[in-house]
Amino acid sequence: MLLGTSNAGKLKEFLFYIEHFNLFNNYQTISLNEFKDIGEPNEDGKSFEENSEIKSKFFLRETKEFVLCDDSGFVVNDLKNYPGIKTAREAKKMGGEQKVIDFIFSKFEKLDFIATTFFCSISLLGKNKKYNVSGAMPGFIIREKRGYNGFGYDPYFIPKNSNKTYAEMEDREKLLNSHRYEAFKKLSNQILLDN
Ligand code: ITT
Repeated sequence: MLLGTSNAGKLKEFLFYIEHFNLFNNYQTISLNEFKDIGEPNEDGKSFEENSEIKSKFFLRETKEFVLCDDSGFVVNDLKNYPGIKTAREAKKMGGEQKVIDFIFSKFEKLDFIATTFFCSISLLGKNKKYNVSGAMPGFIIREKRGYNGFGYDPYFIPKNSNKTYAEMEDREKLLNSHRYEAFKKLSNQILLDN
């Protein structure tokens, strides 16, 4: 089973959830590190759901059994769909996550916390099986980064019911309280119902 992500932070989280939810016991997992020349899917879908499926279809062509991908990111509640499916691309284009955060805060100069929701859509695809699930985590982004754990926007995001950013939490605390956790929980429940 291929874990189709080039993001090392996500890959680490995928491996945690596979063990935590006791998934895919009959499969050996491999990562894109073992497929150096596989190329990249063109993520031209209009939603997290569509893009996660675009990724898994692309990688399934290169493997025999199962592929698991996620498309994720955050949406500022009052900025329609921004940055949304472009969360990773905006950071690349602007020169880092802090630049994206600065741009967002420039639209809300009086605020120090901006309501934001993180999303994760998982696509699990095999020759005869298909699962699409999504999870969300509402919270706030802050102007300046706090904490050193995790990856991506973790130092800027405080999930609801917490006063710590994801990056200030111990690994396990984020892993059990995140958009990706919500998505994996649904995936695990659907797989259980099917078996
Ligand atoms: P793959 O497509 O190869 O999986 P990617 O990083 O390009 O890697 P996405 O297109 O799904 O993945 O981009 C999602 C971006 O959203 C990601 O690069 C992070 O910056 C951010 N993101 C998603 N989940 C996150 C999390 O749990 N913590 C922090 N940032 C996250």
